[in-house]
Amino acid sequence: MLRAVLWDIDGTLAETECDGHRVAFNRAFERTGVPWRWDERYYGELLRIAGGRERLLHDMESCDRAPHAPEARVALAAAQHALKNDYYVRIVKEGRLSLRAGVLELLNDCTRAGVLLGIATTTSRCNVEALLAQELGQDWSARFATVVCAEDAPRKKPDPQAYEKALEALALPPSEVIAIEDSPAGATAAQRAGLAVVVTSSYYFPACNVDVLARGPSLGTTEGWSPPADRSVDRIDLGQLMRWQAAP
Ligand code: XBP
Ligand code: MG
Repeated sequence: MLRAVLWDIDGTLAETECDGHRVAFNRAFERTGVPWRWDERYYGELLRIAGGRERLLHDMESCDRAPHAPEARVALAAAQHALKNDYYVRIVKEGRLSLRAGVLELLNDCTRAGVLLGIATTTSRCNVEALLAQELGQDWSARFATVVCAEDAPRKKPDPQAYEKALEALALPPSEVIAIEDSPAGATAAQRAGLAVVVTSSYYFPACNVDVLARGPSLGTTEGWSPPADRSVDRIDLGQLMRWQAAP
């Protein structure tokens, strides 16, 4: 029985990292005179570290131009992260990021069928609110039974905390819920919470080596999925999620 679908945001609902968070970080660096920038390739490496503030702190460990005192680094990371989120929200409001193919259709399938929707992300709440208001309208939150963000679950994926909190809010056993993720850390977090996971590869996570319920390139196509999806339709729909879940 499938009673709820929990969604990751970054990389899954939308390709937010390269043209969103990365660009916003660079704008914050530029604006405040921080003497480095993150190019597309290097940011991909940094994504091993979940959490924007944690990512910046990690990068400073190997950066000669970063302040030496630990307290100064912590303060710099906090200030840059807050400014980055402001720029990120602006980028979202300019309409520069959009839902990935097949996402809106699958959300609508769930709503129509009475399957609950939830968010389990380690990104900041302001980023989630901006993106979903932009893409789903101002009343977006009415569509979600739970929205767990970094502020609710400070332990970043692959820690299962975000998924555990979401499950607690849904008051459902994990066997009745599917998570949709893009990254190995995200898939691992969901699995540690006992959930079956469907992985849609993203720009920065083209392959996920975690053993999951199903994996494929995009919810907007039935090609390239393992296990194979029903190719008589052109996207991953709720029926397909249910068939994968019911498969032995
Ligand atoms: C998302 C993250 C976030 C974003 C940036 O991971 O790791 O840190 O990159 O957002 P996931 P913040 O997709 O697994 O939830 O700067 O707000 O952390
Ligand atoms: Mg993700």
